[in-house]
Amino acid sequence: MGSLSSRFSSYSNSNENIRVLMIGLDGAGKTTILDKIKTGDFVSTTPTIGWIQRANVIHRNVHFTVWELGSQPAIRPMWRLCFDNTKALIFVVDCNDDELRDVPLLVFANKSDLLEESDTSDMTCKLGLPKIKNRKWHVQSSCALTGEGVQEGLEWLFQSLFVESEP
Ligand SMILES: Nc1nc2c(ncn2[C@@H]2O[C@H](COP(=O)(O)OP(=O)(O)OP(=O)(O)O)[C@@H](O)[C@H]2O)c(=O)[nH]1
Ligand SMILES: [Mg+2]
Repeated sequence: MGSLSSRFSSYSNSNENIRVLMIGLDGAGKTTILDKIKTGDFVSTTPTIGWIQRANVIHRNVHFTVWELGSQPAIRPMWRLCFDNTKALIFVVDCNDDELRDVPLLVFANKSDLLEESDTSDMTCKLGLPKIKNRKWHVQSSCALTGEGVQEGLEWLFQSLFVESEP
């Protein structure tokens, strides 16, 4: 594996496209971001009915192709068809979604059985969770195959919904 700078220059000197997938709930703003990438302008959007659309952008001399994957439940099984050769994932969240604004957030760090040690602090920081101040959040290491951590996660939800919010 080369150094960061040699990897960067090999990308920026080649015509290779970096394939990026963009997902998120309905109406989160994916197409708006895609249009901004494509044209630099705000374009009025309608819900994406097709299952995929694309924008090409050159950023710092590297060619990116960003694909918005349709968010409708019927389409989600097809996402897997796009995974091949994908280098990055963008997850768009509507941070003004009033209905979900204050609800606690439980992240299952699942498949922990495949890791040598299940320290979640690195992942917690990478997800930017410590910056979330307006809701309770918790990362629960889990292995859904054995059920390890699943009850603990539910217990955290229970505590944050019913116990900690008591006057
Ligand atoms: N205020 C505000 N509105 C936004 C922003 N981004 C998108 N919107 C609006 O949110 C609505 C939905 O945006 P889209 O980009 O169509 O959302 P989407 O995630 O592609 O939706 P689906 O394709 O249906 O999954 C549109 O009315 C946008 O104008 C933003 O940053 N701020
Ligand atoms: Mg869309």
